[in-house]
Amino acid sequence: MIELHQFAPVDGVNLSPFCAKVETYLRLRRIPHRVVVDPPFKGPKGKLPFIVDGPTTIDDSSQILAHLEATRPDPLDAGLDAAARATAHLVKRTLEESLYFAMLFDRWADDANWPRTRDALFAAIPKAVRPAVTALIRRKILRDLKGEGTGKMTPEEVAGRGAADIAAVAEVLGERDFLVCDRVTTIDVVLFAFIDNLSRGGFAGPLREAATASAGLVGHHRRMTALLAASASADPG
Ligand SMILES: N[C@@H](CCC(=O)N[C@@H](CS)C(=O)NCC(=O)O)C(=O)O
Repeated sequence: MIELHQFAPVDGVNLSPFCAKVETYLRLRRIPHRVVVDPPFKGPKGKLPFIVDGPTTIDDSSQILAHLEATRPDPLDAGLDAAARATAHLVKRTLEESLYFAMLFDRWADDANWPRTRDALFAAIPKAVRPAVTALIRRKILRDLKGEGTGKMTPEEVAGRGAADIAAVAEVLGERDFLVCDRVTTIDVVLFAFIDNLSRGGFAGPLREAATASAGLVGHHRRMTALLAASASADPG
């Protein structure tokens, strides 16, 4: 059975979009797995998620999905043409390499959101020492954000860029049920992971507003939620 190493859920939501992406894929495809809650430093590159599939350990959510697509029958992306694959690639980059940093900024740099981030992600650390311990982790994340560039922007600039990413993805989706063809593919799993995080993650602000104001994205989230429920209740035989 596959082991998925990731963060513990918070109020039923997987607050890491990368972990949520892998967990959603496994649940949707009904691939037997068990979750192992671990801190990021346990991962091969100091990040979560990673999986252990028999003798193989794989990190990076995209590498993990590529491995599962290659090793399990009926891959979701089978038969996609080059244009669909290119669109999926661009949407994924927008979500994972741009919107992700706006979400990180929202949760770790915004003083109003920081207590929720701290208490949600680090509930296992005793309350008396939690502020001191988590202050060090926060400092590292804020340094990373500065190095990446987002951490040097104003909150308004970051929110504007994040909302623009969300609007662009909503435009690509348009009125279709799924992003690049008439059935669910891996890019729908990625989109679901981000929209689920934004809409149910408990962080108020412009990013959540942008994600929940788009009828197309809300409909996509609803369809994916229904598919996951159907997968969960499907007869294992
Ligand atoms: N490209 C990686 C990104 C993974 C990633 O950034 N994970 C974050 C959690 S959302 C993490 O573990 N951060 C810990 C750190 O940077 O110290 C993937 O797709 O899995």
